[in-house]
Amino acid sequence: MSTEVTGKTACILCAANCGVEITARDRRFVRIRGDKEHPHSAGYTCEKALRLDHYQNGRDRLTSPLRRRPDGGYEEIDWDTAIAEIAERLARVRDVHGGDKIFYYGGGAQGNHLGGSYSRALLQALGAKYRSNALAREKTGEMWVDGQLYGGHTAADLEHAEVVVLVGNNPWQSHQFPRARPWLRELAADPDRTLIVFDPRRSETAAMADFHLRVRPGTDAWCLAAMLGVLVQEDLVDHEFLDQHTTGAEPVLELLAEVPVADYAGRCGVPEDLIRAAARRIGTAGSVAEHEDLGIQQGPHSTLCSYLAKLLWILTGNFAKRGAMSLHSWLVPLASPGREGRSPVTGARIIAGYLPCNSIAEEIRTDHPERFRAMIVESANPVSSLADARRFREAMRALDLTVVVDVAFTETAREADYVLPAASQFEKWEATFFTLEFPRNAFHLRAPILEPLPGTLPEPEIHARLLRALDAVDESVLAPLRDAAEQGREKFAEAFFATVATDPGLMRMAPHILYETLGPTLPDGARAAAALWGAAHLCAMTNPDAVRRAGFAGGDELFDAILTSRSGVVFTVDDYPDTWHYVRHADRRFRLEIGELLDELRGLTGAEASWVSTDFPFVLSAGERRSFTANALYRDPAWRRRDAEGALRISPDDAERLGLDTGGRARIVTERGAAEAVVEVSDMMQPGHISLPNGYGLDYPGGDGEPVATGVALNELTSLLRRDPIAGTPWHKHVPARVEPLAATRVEVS
Ligand SMILES: Nc1nc2c(c(=O)[nH]1)N[C@H]1C(S)=C(S)[C@@H](COP(=O)(O)OP(=O)(O)OC[C@H]3O[C@@H](n4cnc5c(=O)[nH]c(N)nc54)[C@H](O)[C@@H]3O)O[C@H]1N2
Ligand SMILES: Nc1nc2c(c(=O)[nH]1)N[C@H]1C(S)=C(S)[C@@H](COP(=O)(O)OP(=O)(O)OC[C@H]3O[C@@H](n4cnc5c(=O)[nH]c(N)nc54)[C@H](O)[C@@H]3O)O[C@H]1N2
Ligand code: SF4
Ligand SMILES: [Mo]
Repeated sequence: MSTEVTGKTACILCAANCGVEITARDRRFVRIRGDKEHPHSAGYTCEKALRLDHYQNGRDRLTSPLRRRPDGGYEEIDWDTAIAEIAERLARVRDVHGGDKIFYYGGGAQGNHLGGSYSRALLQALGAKYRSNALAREKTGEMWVDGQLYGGHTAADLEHAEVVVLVGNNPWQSHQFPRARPWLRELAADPDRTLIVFDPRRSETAAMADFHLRVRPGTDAWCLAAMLGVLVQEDLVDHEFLDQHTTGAEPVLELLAEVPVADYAGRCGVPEDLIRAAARRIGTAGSVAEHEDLGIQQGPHSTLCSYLAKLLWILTGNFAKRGAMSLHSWLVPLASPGREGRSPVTGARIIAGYLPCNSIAEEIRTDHPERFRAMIVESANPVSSLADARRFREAMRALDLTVVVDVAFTETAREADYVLPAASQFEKWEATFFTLEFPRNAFHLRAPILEPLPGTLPEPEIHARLLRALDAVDESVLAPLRDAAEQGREKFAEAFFATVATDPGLMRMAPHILYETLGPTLPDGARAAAALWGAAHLCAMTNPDAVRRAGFAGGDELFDAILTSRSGVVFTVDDYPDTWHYVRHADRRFRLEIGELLDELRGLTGAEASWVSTDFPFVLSAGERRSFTANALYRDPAWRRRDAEGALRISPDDAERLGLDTGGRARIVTERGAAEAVVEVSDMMQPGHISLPNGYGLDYPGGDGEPVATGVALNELTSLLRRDPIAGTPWHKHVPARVEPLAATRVEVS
């Protein structure tokens, strides 16, 4: 008999995390539609969400723990064996080399951070110190700048802004924030509002812009500096704002007063008139909101660009008002701004607690005594997604122990000593901690729609089993809390806070303690939500007014709402003046002077604005978001209706010169590797710039069960060494390359 279930959840493909309602028949997703009650997406989804069955029912889903045999193959083992062996081997690394030699990577992709919150307790128990994830190959430069300027993360009021500035992102395809496409259409149709886009490509978004600053690839720093130069030199600066709310403005203004605007316009290839007109529009607007992404975060001068992009709205006083920028609340902060340090082997800068992804392999492939010895990878596929896949594979094989937790048998799993199969994001309680909105910020705890696939476990349970095997928290601590939890939430709160007051060290184990004590009392098997009880209390303590305005008297009420609302909960409602409370500096002022970046800015005058050579004359942007890309979350190439192989986009001029046609084939050669792709001649591209999509080249079982890869695996082509000098983030958008035509059969591209 066929069974059908329907439930509310969210799309897990990008940071917008639109609310959806899914109907499953015999575990296949047969209907998916937007959830109108979701606080942010309000019924909107893009097309990609409709294909979530490809994630849920991929043919390479894992269903048993795997252990690598000496011959390199994998054998299935039971969970008890896997947990006992992994705990024993982790403990051995800790005891012999020190817990800080155990490195943790991942903890959540685009839809799942709940498991990652429990991993913190595991790392604590092991004494592990170093970790990283996707943020440290895209956002850490911006986070470093944020940390210095105000110590928080900003939300852009894109919905109400009179002028919207997008620096290196293409939300028509990448979304990342609620209702991106309807929002763009409304913005473009409104004669009183203006869209300014920085992109070397005439992307779908750039084509809708009022001002398209079509920079030469990698030269945004000059373009941004020129715009800031215009603002200062034509005195379009909000001096009152700078006086009242900032320190260190003088040296910044002095430097910008000297920017040779015409010269920099030439360097970035944008007409000076256009730069001046766009700057004047920003300088005279009622409100300006700015959003940046990979186009600058994964290219030359990326950290400097983040700084300059923020100065556009800071110098014009576009903060803490409607249509402008604001610092926002978090349910749980995704990062710790200001938590800095250095990596143990190469001394790479750790930003907001994350070691730069481009340095991980270098921290392993060495005989340095401080090198990492073991690595846990959870909810991430670094072999596919980090620069220089070959180096990462070698690094994994050089470790004493590697454990990968994933739903699928990924490129990274294929290098691990142990592979642990996770329940999918529709088979367990799950949530993301992308709570990035202002003034109404929302959090969505998602209930499972299906039972876990036999053989799989949710990550919180995997962590709990490892922690039990490690005897991480004594039963004498847990038993009384379990009793208290049986007697109700109030008694539990009393007992829990009393326990951590007597032994503050236990606070770091809080997620695990909550899972073991409060967890079993939660309704509908929502044990994994236990850590959110602590998060809700912390949030209510940190932002009492904003939580009260959202309708909650305290942490327990907020927690109950999170637990019972299937479409997500608005957990804070802020007022504009409140946003100043989120400035970390004691004087609540922005600190504008960042010496290192001002030096880099000064150096632009004499710096080269080109990184190509005669051997590698093109700039390859390795990782364009398109209609049919979704990171590495859809592994089955059959999900794509078009662009099956992921075409190499090239300008008409270059194509003609090289004798290439749409549907023909070309070889792309870089410093690190070579690949073949089908060609699409596209007037989106400017001469000298080529582009390949992300999310291709993944191994997937073909008809005979053997893995086949479709399209280019980008990180076989990228180098660890091309990276930002401050944040260490990779130049995925700026890979020097050459293109060689191949004579072969033509392929239908679209
Ligand atoms: N469809 C789809 N959506 C996604 C994803 C996906 O895989 N597929 N992934 C999600 C994730 S993880 C992320 S981080 C976001 C990324 O979202 P975006 O950053 O918006 O996406 P990209 O296409 O990588 O890059 C944006 C633009 O940068 C431009 N660019 C290239 N070089 C330069 C340059 O030198 N300067 C400037 N100014 N621009 C440049 C490219 O032409 C491109 O149009 O997308 C998310 N959304
Ligand atoms: N060259 C190049 N490289 C890039 C980029 C680029 O533009 N160009 N973009 C970069 C960016 S911005 C990003 S964000 C990344 C993304 O790269 P990654 O962070 O490595 O990963 P994702 O593709 O988001 O997928 C994460 C993994 O989580 C697994 N997964 C899904 N659900 C679950 C679950 O419930 N539990 C567990 N344990 N695992 C699960 C998936 O199978 C997948 O293997 O790629 C980066 N790499
Ligand atoms: S915008 Fe992002 S979260 Fe929303 S449906 Fe599309 S891919 Fe999913
Ligand atoms: Mo990303």
